[in-house]
Amino acid sequence: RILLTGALGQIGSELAVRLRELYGSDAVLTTDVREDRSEAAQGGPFQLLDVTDGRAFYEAARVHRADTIIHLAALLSATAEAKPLFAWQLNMGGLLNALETARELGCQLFVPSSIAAFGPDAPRQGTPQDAPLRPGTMYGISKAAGEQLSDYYYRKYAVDVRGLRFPGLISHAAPPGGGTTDYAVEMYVQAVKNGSYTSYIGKGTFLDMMYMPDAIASVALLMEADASRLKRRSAYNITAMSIDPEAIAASIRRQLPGFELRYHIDPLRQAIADGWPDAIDASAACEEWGFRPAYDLDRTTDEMLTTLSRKLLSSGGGSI
Ligand code: VAH
Repeated sequence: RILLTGALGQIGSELAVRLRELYGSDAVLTTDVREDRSEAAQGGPFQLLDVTDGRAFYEAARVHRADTIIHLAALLSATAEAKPLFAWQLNMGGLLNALETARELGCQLFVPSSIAAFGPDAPRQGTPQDAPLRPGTMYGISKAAGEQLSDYYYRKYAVDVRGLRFPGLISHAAPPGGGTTDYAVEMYVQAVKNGSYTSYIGKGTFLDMMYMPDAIASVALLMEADASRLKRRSAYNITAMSIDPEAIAASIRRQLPGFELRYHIDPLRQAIADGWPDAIDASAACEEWGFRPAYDLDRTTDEMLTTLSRKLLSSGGGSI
């Protein structure tokens, strides 16, 4: 039985659907700090939960009889950089409550880290699992600290905590909120709506990315992996592609030949992206628990454009 936090976010909204397919609707209690009465958010039990309230976190897991916690609630990079104190309190306070609840109730715990845990001094290409973590953003600091805190709970209390360093995630189900890699999602949406996009991230800014179905599959694969094979716990590098705005535009033009890409750099988010690796090494995930992404850039593009076009048509050209 699973407690999912941040269930209305970019990952949570799709992971909730998948987990309910795998384990049954009532087995998954979705939570978030805000309500969403849309059809997509239904499909099983939901309750409001502020993850910074440790007592409420514990009670939600206890009453649901959770044996697994998937803790996704957090601020992403750009928002965190605008509100660093709140980002620390939410990202670290929420994680500590997740770890404490998992320790007290004996739950398995999934925690998301990010390529943002690496800083400008990490090798840009083939960034190894054990590269130095000196992130330059509050979001990255909370991810690097979160990895250390999670590993501490594994060593000291034997909490079965596992985590992934997510790359930028491309999805169509729920809009991303407050990230830096969100430009990739926006580009697909604008390509379908307007045939053009003005990117706030510059040409030649390569970042690790992944299509959401691969990210969802990786969470399930890691959580069900044989623990004896895991040489690390909270921070597996995973990635499917290293791309820049031009690469995405070229892939889009295979379907929409007239697509136009323009640039209007956002210095804040460009600076965040410049502090992240270009292409990380995911060999440990492959070797230790069989990570293998199924979507490359062109397959991602084809599925994104097809789905977004269908959503645009069905919404009468309104919001997608
Ligand atoms: C962000 N999408 O942009 C997130 C992610 C690696 C990027 O952490 O902040």
